[in-house]
Amino acid sequence: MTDPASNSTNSSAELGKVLVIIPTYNEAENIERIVQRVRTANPDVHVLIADDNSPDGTGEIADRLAETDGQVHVMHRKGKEGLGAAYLAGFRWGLEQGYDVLVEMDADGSHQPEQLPRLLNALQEQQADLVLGSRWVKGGEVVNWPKSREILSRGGNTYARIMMGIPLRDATGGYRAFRRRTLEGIDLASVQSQGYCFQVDLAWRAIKAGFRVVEVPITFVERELGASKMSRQIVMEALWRVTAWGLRARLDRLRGKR
Ligand SMILES: Nc1nc2c(ncn2[C@@H]2O[C@H](COP(=O)(O)OP(=O)(O)O)[C@@H](O)[C@H]2O)c(=O)[nH]1
Ligand SMILES: [Mg+2]
Repeated sequence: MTDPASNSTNSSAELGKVLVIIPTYNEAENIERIVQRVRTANPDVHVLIADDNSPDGTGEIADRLAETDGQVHVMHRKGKEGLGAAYLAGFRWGLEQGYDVLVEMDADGSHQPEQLPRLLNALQEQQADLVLGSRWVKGGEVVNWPKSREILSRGGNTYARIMMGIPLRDATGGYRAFRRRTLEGIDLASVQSQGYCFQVDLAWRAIKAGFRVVEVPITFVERELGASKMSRQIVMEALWRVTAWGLRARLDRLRGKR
């Protein structure tokens, strides 16, 4: 990893330096295209690929991209430890390097780099601390999803909203922009969740810490290449953690702790 954030200039002066973190596991068919799209649509931003030693050679492709572009960085991790762990490591690196805004984005093209300005504008114009790209607010949509995935996502979000009392339509989505102060204010060291509930966890922590969380509509496009890493285990983790968090919050309220 070369060329730290201090080398870059950024035209969106008020926001400061932006780092897009892309976690990868077996995304050899997608990684080059997504990085290209991010850099073309948002020339000022830097990219960090956080690869979990993908057996399909994603890490080597990432190294090649970083060699030819000083705004692309690569973090090689030991092995597959889940999306949450990869993001936590990416956030830590980005904060150390002095980035002001840290963005989460999937490698598979589901989160369109061309819509990143929407998220960044909302940080500024709506004075947000965390912006969520949302499939389930007015104007948001999903392209090419089987009905079963839509039901799972809508159902999961409704459950989280009711169980945890969070006023968000899409708390499980993974296209997000954090201001550095938000990540610094939510005790990342104690985060243990890994799959979809990692996203719920971080949004909930931000809300509880008093940060302003705003949703903007996105068009989520299901991947055409490579395979989803979604699993029964990821869904079960989300279900039990959301249930446990919701029950704990209720108990705390009953005991008058808040
Ligand atoms: N580093 C890392 N990335 C992961 C892991 N699991 C998933 N990802 C990445 O996280 C993003 C979203 O995963 P994906 O399989 O598309 O999930 P889906 O969109 O819910 O079907 C993709 O960029 C994946 O490569 C993991 O264990 N480690
Ligand atoms: Mg995907």
